[in-house]
Amino acid sequence: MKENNKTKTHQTKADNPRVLGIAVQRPEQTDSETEYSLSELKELCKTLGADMVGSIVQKRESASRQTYFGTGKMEEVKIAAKNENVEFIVSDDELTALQIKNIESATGLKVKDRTSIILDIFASHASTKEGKLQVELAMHQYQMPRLMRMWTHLERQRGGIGLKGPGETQLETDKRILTTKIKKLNEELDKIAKSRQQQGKKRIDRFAPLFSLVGYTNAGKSTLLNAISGSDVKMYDGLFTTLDPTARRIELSEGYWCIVSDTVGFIRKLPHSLVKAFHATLESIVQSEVLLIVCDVSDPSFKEQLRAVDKVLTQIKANQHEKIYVFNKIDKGTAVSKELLEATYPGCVFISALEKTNIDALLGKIADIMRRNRVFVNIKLPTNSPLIGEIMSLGKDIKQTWEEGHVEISAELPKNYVNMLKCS
Ligand SMILES: Nc1nc2c(ncn2[C@@H]2O[C@H](COP(=O)(O)OP(=O)(O)OP(=O)(O)O)[C@@H](O)[C@H]2O)c(=O)[nH]1
Ligand SMILES: [Mg+2]
Repeated sequence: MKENNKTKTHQTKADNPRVLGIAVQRPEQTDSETEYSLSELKELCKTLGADMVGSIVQKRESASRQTYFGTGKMEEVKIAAKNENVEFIVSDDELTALQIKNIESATGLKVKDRTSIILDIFASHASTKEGKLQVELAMHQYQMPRLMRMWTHLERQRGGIGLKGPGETQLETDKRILTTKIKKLNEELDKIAKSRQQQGKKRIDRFAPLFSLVGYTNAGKSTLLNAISGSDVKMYDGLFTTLDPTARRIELSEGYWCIVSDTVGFIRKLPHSLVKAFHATLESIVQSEVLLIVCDVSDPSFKEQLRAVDKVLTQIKANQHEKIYVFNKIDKGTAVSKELLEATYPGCVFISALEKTNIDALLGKIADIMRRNRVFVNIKLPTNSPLIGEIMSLGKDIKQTWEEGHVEISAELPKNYVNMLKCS
């Protein structure tokens, strides 16, 4: 059995459940990619309070549809699990109901997969009503195709010709119950999203400059938001600490300000059901003017993490947004040279959110973008125009001359707001 790299560095509490990781290594995967993925699975388990005490890898063309590993290798898993006294097996890939059932009967142990671990973490971290409903929805969607597993013990008691066995009938009942629950959750979430849209209907909210912190889980997004806003967003050395988006108004130099929003962290193999369920929460990313891609550049696997982030951004159709690459944790060094990073990611910034190093450079870049996306206008409005209040909130360097019945205002304003004014 192969001990996972980081095993020794983690505290193992005697009463934590012990688990054994299993992973199929496909031909296109390198040894180090597999190792990295397993060390991440170990972190995921740790976040849930379980100790992944070891792992077994099988190199195969693809996972067995029946048993994930081949049957011979499953025997090895069974022996290792017994020797290591583990309570359950955890697979690095999402498993089908059939695979779970077969591994459970081959080993006599409970089986979980990466997706269900991520769902459990989300469930324990969700704090707002919307977050909780989103997780519940994702869990039901995950359960749906896996219902069959629970009723296979009734499978053999088939009914007569044309009649359904008790297993099938029960399965249909459960599917109906779950479908109804999913529908209700979707409706509730729609309602919350709609009322949020209505609250945010004030036009100035639409035109306020929004920057979203986006990145792999544990990259340091919340630490960075704290560093630039002096606020107290929860940060923690674990995965998926932030589920509910927090936004802060940030004052920049020269009188500029913007909204910076913290977002849920991404991860490789982020369950599709979660991305779907969290769609409303991820909307703030789509609506952003610019994405601040926060990346732990001290981590040797940072490129893979950036790829995973890009994949989710593509899924939510936000990959064409303007981006600033924010390479964080430079107090721990950089995995490749800064020169190379600068050449590959032009305009990137190197910071340490924890030590507040180079934060001014980042804020300077944000201010540059703001400056670029603003225009100077002169506008004459009736004194009772509702636009005056909007211009006062969104504008900079405002000068106003009040005269009988009208006011002349000159100000620097967001380009998209000015375009809207021209059209209206
Ligand atoms: N050494 C070092 N550690 C950092 C830095 N920034 C953040 N961290 C640490 O990294 C861990 C994760 O930080 P968070 O800010 O919670 O990360 P996050 O990206 O918000 O994570 P999720 O919300 O889980 O997606 C914490 O233990 C931080 O103290 C940094 O610049 N240097
Ligand atoms: Mg966070």
